[in-house]
Amino acid sequence: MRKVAAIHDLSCYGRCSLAVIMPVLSVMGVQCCPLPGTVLSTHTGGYGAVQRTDLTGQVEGTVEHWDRLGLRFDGIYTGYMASVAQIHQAVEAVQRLSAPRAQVVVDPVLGDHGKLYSSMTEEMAEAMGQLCEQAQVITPNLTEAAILLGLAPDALLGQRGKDLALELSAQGQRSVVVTGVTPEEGYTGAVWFDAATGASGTEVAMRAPGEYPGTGDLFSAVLTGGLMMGESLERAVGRAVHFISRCASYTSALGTPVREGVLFEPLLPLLLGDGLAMDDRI
Ligand code: PXL
Repeated sequence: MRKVAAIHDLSCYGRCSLAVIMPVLSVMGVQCCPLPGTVLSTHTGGYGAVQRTDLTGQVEGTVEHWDRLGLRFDGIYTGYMASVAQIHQAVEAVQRLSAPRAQVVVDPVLGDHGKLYSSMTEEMAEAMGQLCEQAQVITPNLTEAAILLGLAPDALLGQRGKDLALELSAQGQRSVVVTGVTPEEGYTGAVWFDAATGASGTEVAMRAPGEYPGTGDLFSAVLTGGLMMGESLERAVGRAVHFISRCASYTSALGTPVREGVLFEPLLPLLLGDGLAMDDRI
């Protein structure tokens, strides 16, 4: 059985980070071993003052213990980080815990909608760039792509994204999936570059109204699950784009509060095997 170490936060309400990553990987048949760097009462996108506990020491101790046990992971998946120290620990985790030919998926969680998240600093953005150097696959949104390229966070908003994935690939050395692009009116999707084959492309699906938090985490989790199950990057990106689109349209039809994220739970069976049939994907 494939196993993934997921270094992210645990936001206990609002459907993002480990609270969505763990069920997604489980339903895809992948063992998810969580390494929470912070526990928060909610995510930081709309619930006011958040109760949070920084677990930086816990991450360091866990990496140390897992290494001593000889645990090695087929995938290391990193997301939201609370500090520069935690980003350095994620680099350490990649170096100490990767199995041979492990896939390292770095979601450089820094911001969205043209702005850095409130808890992110310039130093963290720089350190995140260093973490991306360890990755086989990175999954920035347009805001994060701009930051990684040294541009203003809102510089790429509204772009179709073509060529961006290649630009972020470190001269073709790593695969890139840029999320949240709008190649055509009424659609949303991702542009991708596959470092293993040199291929690139765009995957789109219908855009549902609403900018739900946590969809980037859900996307990267589905992508990681697909890669762990041996799918090509193209197939895994397609699966993730169409799953998020289905979750968003289902949620917007039900009209639940946007800050609660997408109601992915009833749709998890779509991720079983080839459950997301081509006919369902449009
Ligand atoms: O979904 C990204 C994310 C992850 N973790 C925390 C967040 C956010 C986005 O707001 O607040 C704590």
